[in-house]
Formats: sequence, structure tokens, C-alpha cells
Amino acid sequence: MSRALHEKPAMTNTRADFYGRMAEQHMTPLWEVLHTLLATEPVTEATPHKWDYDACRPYILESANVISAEEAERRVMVLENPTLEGKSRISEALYAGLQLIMPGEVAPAHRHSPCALRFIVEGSGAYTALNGEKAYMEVGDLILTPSWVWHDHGHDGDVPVVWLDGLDIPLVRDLGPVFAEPYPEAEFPTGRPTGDNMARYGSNMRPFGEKVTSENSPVFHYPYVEIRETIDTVSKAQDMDARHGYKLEYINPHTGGPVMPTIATYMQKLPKGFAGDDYQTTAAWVYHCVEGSGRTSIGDETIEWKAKDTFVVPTWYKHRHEADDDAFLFSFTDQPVHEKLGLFRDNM
Ligand code: 1HN
Repeated sequence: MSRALHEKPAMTNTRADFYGRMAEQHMTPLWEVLHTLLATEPVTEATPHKWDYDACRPYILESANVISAEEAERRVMVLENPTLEGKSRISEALYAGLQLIMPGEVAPAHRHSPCALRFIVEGSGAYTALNGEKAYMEVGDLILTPSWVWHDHGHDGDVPVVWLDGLDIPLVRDLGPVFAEPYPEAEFPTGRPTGDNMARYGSNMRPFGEKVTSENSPVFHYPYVEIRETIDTVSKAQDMDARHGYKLEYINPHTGGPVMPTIATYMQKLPKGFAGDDYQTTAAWVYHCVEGSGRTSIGDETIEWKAKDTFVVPTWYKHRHEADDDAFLFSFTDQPVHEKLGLFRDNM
């Protein structure tokens, strides 16, 4: 259990008077607040929570009657952590939301310094275009829009499309360097043909002589059909992890590391009857169930989940998964930031 490193000293008249006078110089005594700053273990203001898709879905669909994607810029229902209300965050450093696009709609091109991912929850026929190249969405696909890349969304199909957005925007805001820019024209010019990016970077090859200039994956679309087959094949060998089942990371082929500098993404298969051991890390985890059902014990509570539900495990909460039938969980986490800063710890 976490406890404060230091006990708050008693208040006296002399102290109160002194603190009051020093405040005029915008100074304040550390020993009055040290107990809130340092604890023996991480303390998070975030709470474990699940967004039940069946309960959320009617509101997501209703939003189409309230505002167009174009007027909203992005028509998103932000998934706000219950103890971080008003802060547009699902954990201290991560943002998540459920975005809706209706047939024929467009969400205009823009770019920003925070990086984003989208994981498709329902529907098909919509696309995200990166620098004008369209990636068409199917349920379970992962599409990346790294920092400062032009992106817009559109929909050539005939059913509503919903996806889970994940961004590092709370982290970037806390650090300061948020920049964003709308594309100055009404339409972004057509880019390379669909599939070009996959051929160029997603086929275990890459263009000759190309220099690596960032920690963003050059691949921007990771289709579920491929991920599903990969993880199924891997799960035929008997080398399951006691905590994670069969868990694979989506990688940046240039580095072998996470897909973006601040966010790592994973898919795991928990076989029917799986009952995992506790996992505890300094990173926050957002999980989204793609198939199957089960439950995750997070600290003292247990969250039941099924396909299309999303739940968050904040920093340092012990959590363990159980699966009722073969379950597939997508997750994203701020773990790469913790690792880069030398702050990452887990109980592995
Ligand atoms: C954004 O640009 C998108 O491009 C989604 O779809 C969610 C949340 C905060 C800031 C920018 C998108 C966002 C966002």
C-alpha cells in the first residue's frame, strides 16, 4: 500500500503567519505539501472503469442527429475517467474517445503534434486518409495518425462507423508543446493509392536508401485479418504467458519498437478458461475487447467485459484477466514514455 513519505507538520500561529507573508512573493512551504507529492508507491487520481458498448452505443448514434462530423470537426464522445472529470482524459496521460462517422460525411483534414490511433469498433466503408492516402476501415483494424501528419476521415459506405480514438494529448498538454493546424483548402489533395503504404512498409521490405527520421511507424494500417491470423498461429504453440496469454506488440518495422514514441499497442488472445496472474506496471492501460468475454480484476474490483467494451487500468493497479471463451483484447499504453524516461517498473 502506498503511504506518504512525510507527515504534514502541525500548524501553529507563527507558521500560519509566516506562510501568509511569504505567499506575497509567490512562495509556499514544501513541507506543507510534500505528503501529496511523494509517496512510497505511485498514487493515481484515475479510477479503473469500463465503458459498456451496449450502454454507450445509443448516445453515439444519437450524436448524428445533434451535430454533423464536419461541424464538430471530430464527432467524438470522450471517455472521461470518472475521477478526472472535465479533463478529457481516460488516464493521467492518455485520452480516449468513441468517434462516429455516417455515410457520406467528412471530417476535415488537420494535423497536430499529439499522436493518435484509431481502433475500429463497428461498421465498414469509412476511411482515414493520411497525406491523402485512404486506409479503409474494418472492425478490429488499427490505424495510426502520428504527430504532425495530415489526416481526414470520410465514408463511402452505407452503415455508421464507430472507432475508438487513443491519443497522448493529456501528456503533450501537460508538457506544453500542443500545436495544431487545419488544412487551408476545403479538400486535401488525393495522395498515393490505397495499399501503397502497406506495400512500401508493411511487407517486411522498405524502399531502398530511405532514412529513418522519426520514431513513428511508417506503416499506418494494421488490418485485423492479419493480426488475428498471426495471433491464432502463435497460440497453437504451448508457450502462453501466465499473465498475458498470447500477447503480441504491433511494431514499428524501422525500430522493432512501439508504433509511436509515446504509445505502444498490443493484441492478446486469452484462451477459453484462461485465469491469469496479477500484472502491475507504472504505465496506464486502455483495453478494448474485440471478441469473446471475460473479466479483469483491477485492485479490489472486477470488471466484466465482452466484445466492443473498453476499460482502463490506471497506473500501478494490479490486474489479472479471465476469459470465458477465446477472447481477443486490444490495448494501448503510455509505457514507452515511462521506459524512455527511465521510470518504467512492473512486477514481471
Ligand atoms: C483528433 O484529431 C481526432 O483526427 C480524434 O480523428 C480525436 C481528440 C483530441 C484532439 C484531436 C481525429 C481527437 C483529435
